[in-house]
Amino acid sequence: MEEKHREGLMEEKRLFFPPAGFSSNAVIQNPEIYELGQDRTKFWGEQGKRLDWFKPWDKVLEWDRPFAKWYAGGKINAAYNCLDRHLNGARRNKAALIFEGELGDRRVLTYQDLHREVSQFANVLKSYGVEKGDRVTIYMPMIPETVIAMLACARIGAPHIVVFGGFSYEALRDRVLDAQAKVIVTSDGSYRRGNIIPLKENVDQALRTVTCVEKVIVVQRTGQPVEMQEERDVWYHEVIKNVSLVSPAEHMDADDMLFILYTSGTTGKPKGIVHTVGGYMVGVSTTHEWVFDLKDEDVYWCTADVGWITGHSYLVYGPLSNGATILMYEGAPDYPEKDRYWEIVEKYKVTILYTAPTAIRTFMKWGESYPLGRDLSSLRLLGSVGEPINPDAWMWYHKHIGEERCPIVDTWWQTETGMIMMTPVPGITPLKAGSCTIPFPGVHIDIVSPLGNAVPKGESGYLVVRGPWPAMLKTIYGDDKRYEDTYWRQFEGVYFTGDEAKWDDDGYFWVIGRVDDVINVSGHRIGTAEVESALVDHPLVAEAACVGRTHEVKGQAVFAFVSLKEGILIHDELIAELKAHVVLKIGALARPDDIFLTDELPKTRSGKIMRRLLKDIAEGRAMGDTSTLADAAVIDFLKKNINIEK
Ligand code: 6R9
Repeated sequence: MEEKHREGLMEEKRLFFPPAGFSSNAVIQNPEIYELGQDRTKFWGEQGKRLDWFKPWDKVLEWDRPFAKWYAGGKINAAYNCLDRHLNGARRNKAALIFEGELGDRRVLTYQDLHREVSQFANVLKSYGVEKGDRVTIYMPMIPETVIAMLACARIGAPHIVVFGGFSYEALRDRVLDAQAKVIVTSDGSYRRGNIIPLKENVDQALRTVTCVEKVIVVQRTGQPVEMQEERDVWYHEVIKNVSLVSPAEHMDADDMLFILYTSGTTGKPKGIVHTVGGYMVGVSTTHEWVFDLKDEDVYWCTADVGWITGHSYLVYGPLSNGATILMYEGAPDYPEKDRYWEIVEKYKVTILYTAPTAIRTFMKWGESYPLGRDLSSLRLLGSVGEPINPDAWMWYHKHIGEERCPIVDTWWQTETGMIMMTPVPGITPLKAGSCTIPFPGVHIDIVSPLGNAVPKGESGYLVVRGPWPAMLKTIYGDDKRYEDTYWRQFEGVYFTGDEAKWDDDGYFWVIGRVDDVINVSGHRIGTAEVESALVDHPLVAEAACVGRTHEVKGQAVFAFVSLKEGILIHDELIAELKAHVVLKIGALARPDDIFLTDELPKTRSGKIMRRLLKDIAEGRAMGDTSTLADAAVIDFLKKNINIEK
């Protein structure tokens, strides 16, 4: 196992108890729920009742390892649970979605409004022949129509594939092809720090060689001119006119697909993670209410983009199923000024804020004057997700944003888990700065040795989940075998997370990070193999190897070693050109911070690149075992020539 760069973490012994008044008003006040969670099926059977079912389930869980059917026999619809069931009482006129645009424009949709728009758009999709089971790609900015499109798909049973708007057209094309999408919903462009990202143009490029897509529906957001292809492309605002407001919600099997979301793994091909309706909805609804201590009057803001799982589970499905008021912000945290987040908190009196450690570290760097200049007294609970939060950042968040009044819920989970798996339940679980504390009730997590044996408290090992949980992925789209091999075969009979973690003497978990070939850049998962194949796609590159290197703000940054083809002359712009090539192939999020040119990469005698050694070099630390190297001179060269500034 790798050297632990977070050694010393567990020295963090301070416990933070919920502030006076918090626990006595909390949704969950009784620690007994942890015991109730021991009986998995009973516990989740109880929680299943929080949703509206067209037909009750016959069995809470059918477990044919590693394939689970949660709420088998039940019939349900996710959009119905997010909308229709809130329309009978006082909630129908409650704000469901408050939208703040980057330019300061604002829209508020009540539950009734959202229901109407979703129903209409569902009918638009149907009119283009989208039927239950057909896939729809959503490539959009953070605007209300994105949520409307997702829920419209859910309403008619068409699985959506949201592709983050920062992905390049090539990454978009790969996902459209893998899912064989029939329709794409996009917008003309997307605002980012006052610039416009040409989403529609990217779609056009992506579709040049694609035949499965029959319709492209374009939302007008920025108003810049775009090319509309006759027959294929239509404007959202035109096709939605005069469409019927009545759209019955499809009665879905609990086990039917709700969406596919692509994420990076150890190979170059992103995995289409499949989530199903019933279990996913119960999982995100329960965790959202308990972890965020949700009350009817809260203004809940999750800053994640809908292109990531956090946006799916805790911007859309969890909160809307609970009838919450969600805030959705389109733009960057430093536009027009570095206090934009705090301006928004002040303006809308946000009570719950859920964001990522990389954002918190950025705010730390900018300094506390920005939050100090705004009234943050409405906040009562803070959340963190995406990567380990270092105790310093945790303390800063606690002090300067939470004003020492707000509990922090550090939530560990994954695209694959669908729902939060480790977290404090804020009214009952004491906090430690930098620890995601303990598993959520009804979730069974362990740390095991390389041989799969449970490790005692105080030690580290591989993080695994024992047995099924409701929001677990069903499979990898079109590849059951890869699902089984990736997650359930590494350690027999348990789900392997890809993470390494420690427990302390109190049984608190401290996640160290990924142990596979995944780099976590600003909370976004990037596969080393994806970046490597983008680099070798460049005509001058012979070979490439990428590793993650610790980065003060981003958590990790991509560090690439590249060897060029024979006889290539190195010129000044080459590094910039290679970086631009990665942006073209994947998107700006995968751009390597550093590219180092070398004649040779360190390899074993059997020809495998020794990434472990490259990582040691990138991190500037003592090198591990080099005895299996084919040519030791390579390492001497790299050590001598690489000058790393942190
Ligand atoms: C929700 C999400 C999953 C990976 C996961 C782990 C890291 C997420 C974390 C955390 C420590 C936390 N991770 N939350 N590490 N503490 N609170 O981020 O999903 O994009 O699939 O990433 O992120 O390494 O394995 P996803």
